[in-house]
Amino acid sequence: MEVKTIYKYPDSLEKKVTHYCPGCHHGIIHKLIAELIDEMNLLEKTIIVWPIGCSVLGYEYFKVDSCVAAHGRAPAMATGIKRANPENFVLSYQGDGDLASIGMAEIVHAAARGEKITVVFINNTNYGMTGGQMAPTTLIGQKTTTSPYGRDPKVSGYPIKVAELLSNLEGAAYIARAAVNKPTRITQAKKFLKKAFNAQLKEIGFSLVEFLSACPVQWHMTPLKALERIENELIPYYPLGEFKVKEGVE
Ligand SMILES: Cc1ncc(C[n+]2csc(CCOP(=O)(O)OP(=O)(O)O)c2C)c(N)n1
Repeated sequence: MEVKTIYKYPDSLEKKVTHYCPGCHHGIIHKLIAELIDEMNLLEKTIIVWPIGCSVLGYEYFKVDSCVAAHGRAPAMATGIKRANPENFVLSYQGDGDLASIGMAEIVHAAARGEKITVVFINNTNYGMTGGQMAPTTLIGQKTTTSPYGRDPKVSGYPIKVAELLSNLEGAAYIARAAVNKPTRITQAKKFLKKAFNAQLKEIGFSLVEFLSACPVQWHMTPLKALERIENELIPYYPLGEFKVKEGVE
């Protein structure tokens, strides 16, 4: 009988139990990144810049060189690394408080400059690590520890659509939004991520994939309800798809 390998643990990932909460999507997203690092033969040249937030300990799980940047400054650190070592493949991995609040200037200017880095942006609609405060991505009406009656746009403004915003910038080569709440979406997310990697490898420009990601603990939901919330509440406001694909990215 012929035995076919249908799943192999990625070589670029350490075999460790992660510190993430049950039902959190960081694990799935880490696996997609690791699979592509393996498949695209990037293990020796990848450097990942980790943020401040739940994924600050991401360096525990990948067998690649890593740095941790001060809150929001990952695109600036990634820019420096990439410019000094253009042969490296440089990723930054950031949450929504990190990227869209504290580090908004850094991400906008890195995209505008067309830095040849790839950003994995985790939109879980709150500040997960510090207790579930409102983020720029928190939906209207969403209850958080700092919006206990639900986000009110008269007080806190409207949720920011990062993928749409950045896709307007000339330096952006590839911008997409994905989710991993269903197997088909995981397959789509990997395709988007591969194109984002290619935008950097082909030296076309800045690339970013936004992931709508579950935070069951801070959303006060079971992991299964959190998957439904992504489908029924997040995707209608944050549509999935590709927002910018410069010529040559594939
Ligand atoms: C300059 C600075 N401000 C605030 C903090 C505190 N802090 C640590 S993690 C965090 C929230 C991160 O939230 P997010 O980026 O959404 O990531 P998540 O934890 O949800 O993955 C904050 C505010 C800090 N460490 N440094």
